[in-house]
Amino acid sequence: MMRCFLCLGSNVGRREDHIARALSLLNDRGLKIIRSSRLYETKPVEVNDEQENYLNMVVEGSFGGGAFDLLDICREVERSLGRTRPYRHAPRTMDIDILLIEGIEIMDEHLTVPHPLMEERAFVLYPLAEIAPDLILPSGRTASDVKNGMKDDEIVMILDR
Ligand code: A4P
Ligand code: MG
Repeated sequence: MMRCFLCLGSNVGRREDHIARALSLLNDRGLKIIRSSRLYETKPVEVNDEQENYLNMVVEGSFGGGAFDLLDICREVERSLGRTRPYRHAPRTMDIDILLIEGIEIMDEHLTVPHPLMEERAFVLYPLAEIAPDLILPSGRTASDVKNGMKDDEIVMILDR
């Protein structure tokens, strides 16, 4: 089984429902969820148009297949939730990014792991540091260390469960 971290994001429609549904569909396809963060409402970053805020969540999972199988199930779940791709960084019902897979590095046209932008994104680091503060990131620093050096103005609020 491989240990992995995923970031889920939704900024269209019933965002909380989309995240809950995605977790259940990932589980149906063999991803065992070990830990999940709270939901973070975040301002859209790196987008060129006006968009609704995102809900983001990071989960730690355990998966029996390979890295490309994991990418396939993430794409399937995005499709099941009605994800369309009219243009890059368009608003989406569901986006699932693979952040890290323990012991694995991949640089392929379709998959780059660790995710190259993860350490620059508060919408990733805040929820990641919540569930895995001591996790060592590609820079060699821990998740909580990188998070603590970040501005929090992307984070609008944290939804308590
Ligand atoms: N791909 C390569 N590596 C990976 C990986 N590690 N995980 C490929 C997942 N996919 C990976 O993704 C494009 C292609 O990336 C996929 O076909 C896959 O083979 P996409 O989801 O179709 O396109 P996208 O999401 O529009 O673009 P991109 O570049 O993946 O953007 P990101 O990095 O997903 O960022 N602001 C807030 N607050 N919260 C967000 O969640 N998300 C984005 C999108 C921008 N701003 C945001 C958020
Ligand atoms: Mg994506």
